[in-house]
Amino acid sequence: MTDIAQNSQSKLEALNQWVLEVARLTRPDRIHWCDGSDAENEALIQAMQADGTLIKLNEDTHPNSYLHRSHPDDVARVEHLTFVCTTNRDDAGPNNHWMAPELARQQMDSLFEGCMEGRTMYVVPYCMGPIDSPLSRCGVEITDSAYVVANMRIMTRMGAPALARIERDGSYVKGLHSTGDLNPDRRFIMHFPEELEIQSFGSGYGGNALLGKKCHALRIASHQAQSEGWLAEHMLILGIENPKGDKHYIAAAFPSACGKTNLAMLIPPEGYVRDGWKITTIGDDICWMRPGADGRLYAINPEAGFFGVAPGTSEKSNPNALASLQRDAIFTNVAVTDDNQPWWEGLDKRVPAIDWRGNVYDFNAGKPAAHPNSRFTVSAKQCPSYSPMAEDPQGVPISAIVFGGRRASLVPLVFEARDWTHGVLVGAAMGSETTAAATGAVGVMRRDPMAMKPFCGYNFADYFAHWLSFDQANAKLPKVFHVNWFRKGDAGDFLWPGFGDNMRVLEWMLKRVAGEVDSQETPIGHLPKIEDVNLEGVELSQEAREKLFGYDREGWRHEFASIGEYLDEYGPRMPEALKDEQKATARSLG
Ligand code: GTP
Ligand code: SPV
Ligand code: MN
Repeated sequence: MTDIAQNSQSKLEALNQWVLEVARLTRPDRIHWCDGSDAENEALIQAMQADGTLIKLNEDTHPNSYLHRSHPDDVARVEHLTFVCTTNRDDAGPNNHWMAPELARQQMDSLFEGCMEGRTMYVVPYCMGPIDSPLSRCGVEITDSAYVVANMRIMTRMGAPALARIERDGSYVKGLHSTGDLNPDRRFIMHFPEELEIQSFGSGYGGNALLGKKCHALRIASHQAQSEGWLAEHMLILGIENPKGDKHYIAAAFPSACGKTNLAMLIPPEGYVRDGWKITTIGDDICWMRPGADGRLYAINPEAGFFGVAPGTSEKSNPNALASLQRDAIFTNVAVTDDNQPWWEGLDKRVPAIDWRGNVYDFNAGKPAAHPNSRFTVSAKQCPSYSPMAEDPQGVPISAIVFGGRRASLVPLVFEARDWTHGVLVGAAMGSETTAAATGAVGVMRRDPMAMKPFCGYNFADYFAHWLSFDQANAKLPKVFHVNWFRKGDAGDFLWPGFGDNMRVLEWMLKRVAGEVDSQETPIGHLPKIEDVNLEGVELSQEAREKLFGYDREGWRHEFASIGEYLDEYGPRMPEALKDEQKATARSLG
């Protein structure tokens, strides 16, 4: 074992001790402390090409970009194998799988025992958020996957500067990860929020393995945020500038694979661009926010890169994402063309040569060539719309919070909550059809409050109470909205064009924030008057107009009964204020 002497004399003694303890358990051949340098990254990429972990893509069209094919049984988050291990079961809540901490540790110890024999153990110090931001938090991930290291280098501020901050702060989240043998029966993602610890075994994929992302920045951070008075959310953050030059920032929570990356990188329709509207990107997946001295909520993006859904990304739907992917990107489980360029469904009309498993693509088999949850990893700095404000240590002030789901029926294009408490109910009542981002059935409607069902590190009842607690006398809270880009017509087609045209809905929100337009009052909230939404150049059928801007009292009566039942599942811990809000709405629906 080498390389550790350098830190043994320093204040990082406790970290060194933990690393040695992990090494005694997992028995790696080598320990490598990652400094995040270019030379280190190049060496790792060389090694991964040599052992087949990475496949080099066409250097002319995609310089310094690589394809990784994960194990076919390891292609998405595994919610049924993800646990929150709090001392008291109720603290994890009905929204989480729970295991007693001692039992979980025993089980994980036996899996980790000797699992790194013959492998290198990488020690990856990282910072979630700008290195110099008071809102940022650090972590150290120990992993035996070079692919994880290469991804963490893009997704976080990884290496020497993070280690220096850890030395200064003295606190960090401990993450231990091994790909193990990738046997799905020996796969667990364990969280110990009380000890700021994560243990993940048996998966090398995305949110299961890049521990800074969902495990730290959402599950552990949400728990920490509750006790420290801030919020860790599954939200994109975008900047929006109007022709007068006024800047606003919007945070939006949509469940996995429901449009965050796309909205964060939106390019407005031509007319808007001509008039001087501009959208900038702060983050596409995670948002940490807390009240500032002026009472507004200030937000940072704790991540430094995008781990985005590839399928559906095209020059038409998301040109900013495509532009980001021109170089220095890692693609996971996409297909390739005959000249070795990455390809996925929806990209363009070419026919790929090789599918995501590495087999010759059979067009007639009727199966997608790229996995539906195939992803790209790329630095946020490569995105043309990336905002310099994303590096601001103070964060950006949030003017509107948007909740949204994938709802084929009932839910209109947009509505606004009456006030903060109603807004919390709108978030708590979110439902969405499941997607390929997690294993399991796709297209099944489930409650996914605030898009945090898979990611809240504590009891949802306490989480909603925490949200309600921000309504203080001196608070200047954002307005709360709900959107649905996925409403379908009787023929099964999407009624709203979506993507760039979502700008029209953002503009209406800003008009509401500025108090420039009134609304249709309904029991579910404020719906736009259709004439207040700029629909110039959008062709909407009569059915679309009715379904996108109307409201179906009978349908909502059923929905609210189901929301009431959902809140009751949490028993007496559910805040009365939220139940009262639900009952009041249910009553006004008749
Ligand atoms: P995670 O990274 O899993 O958290 O996903 P995400 O919320 O960032 O979702 P993303 O923006 O990657 O979109 C997922 C899928 O939804 C893609 O296939 C998109 O093409 C599709 N999508 C995004 N925005 C829209 C929209 O406005 N309308 C329609 N119809 N589809 C959309
Ligand atoms: C999601 O599923 O919400 C993602 C992808 O952003 S993962 O990192 O795998 O969680
Ligand atoms: Mn996500």
